[in-house]
Amino acid sequence: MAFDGCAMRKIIHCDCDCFYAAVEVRDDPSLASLPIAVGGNRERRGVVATCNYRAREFGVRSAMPTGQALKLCPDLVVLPTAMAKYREAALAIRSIFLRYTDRVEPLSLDEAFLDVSDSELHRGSATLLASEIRQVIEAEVGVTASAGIAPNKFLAKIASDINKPNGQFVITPDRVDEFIKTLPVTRIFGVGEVTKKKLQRIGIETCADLQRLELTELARDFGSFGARLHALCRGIDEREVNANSRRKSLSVERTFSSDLADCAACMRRIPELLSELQVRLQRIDDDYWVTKQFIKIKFNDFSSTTLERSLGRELSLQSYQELLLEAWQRGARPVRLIGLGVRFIDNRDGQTGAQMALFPP
Ligand code: DCP
Ligand code: MG
Repeated sequence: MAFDGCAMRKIIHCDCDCFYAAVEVRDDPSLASLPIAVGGNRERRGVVATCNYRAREFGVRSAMPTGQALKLCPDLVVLPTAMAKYREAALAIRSIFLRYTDRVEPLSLDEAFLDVSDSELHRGSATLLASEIRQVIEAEVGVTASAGIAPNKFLAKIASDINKPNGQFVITPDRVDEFIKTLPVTRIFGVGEVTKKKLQRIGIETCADLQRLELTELARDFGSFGARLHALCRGIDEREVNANSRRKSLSVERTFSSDLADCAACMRRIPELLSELQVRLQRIDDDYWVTKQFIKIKFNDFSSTTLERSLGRELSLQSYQELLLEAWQRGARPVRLIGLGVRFIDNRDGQTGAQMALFPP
């Protein structure tokens, strides 16, 4: 199939299986046959970060309150998160990826895209390469990973879920059309509830349905996202694997063991969160320039709001307090969680424009 002269890529999306839980089981094999979750405990109103596949059989899921998880699965073993261990495992995995290509784009601790188009190993078979990488991860790090192999990032990411856990799935270029046709539009990144409903109203559920809409119609109804939808529902995604992508924000947040009754109670928690944020900021390198600050509030009805603004001169307590006041008024009810954060520009590539001088390092 001709691809408009654009080079055909071979992309692997690799994603570890129940990552935090897998690290815990690795370190204590007696847990292997039990349903386990990693996360905050029930008494402190924590949530599940992840759980192993045994626990998933009971309906336990990431981001579920631990109390609810224990109702679904009373024998669930809940372990506290041990980030240092997971980070160490993630680094070991990343260094394995880098043995195969330097075009590695991490998406989170346990997940990355690899562009292996130029690899000559296994006579250029990305499928065999993915399988080797997964074996090496298991042998050296002691956790399993799943992989998707496809001509682009969009399809590779979908493919890595198909034979999870400890499996892989390949979508060769000649099978893209067939694969994409039955794919529900909700699998397209960016299609949330609103877009889904909008599409459902005109009878569109799958990518094949979506392909019937003209580019002009999509652009009219969905703006710039329309063009992207037009390409993605045909399995086309030209995004490169970006080995330099770096974090764009940093935040700290806290879920309180009992709700904060009013705005004043929230205000009292800001100093400790700010000093925690400042400690975290000190650990990142000088190439990041802070451009914005934001606050996130989750109210006791689980609604949440985020408010941000450009950074004036410096990260001050007062500016976060002002943001808090405005954000709190949007819900004006007891608060469950507060997060403080900053957004960055990555100055490492020397792309500083004159306006950047406005922002202090
Ligand atoms: N994580 C978290 N909170 C969430 C989701 C995930 O803290 N709401 C953490 C715990 C996960 C890790 O990130 O172990 C990786 O997230 P994944 O979405 O890849 O989930 P898992 O690796 O746990 O499971 P899967 O096998 O479905 O990939
Ligand atoms: Mg994972």
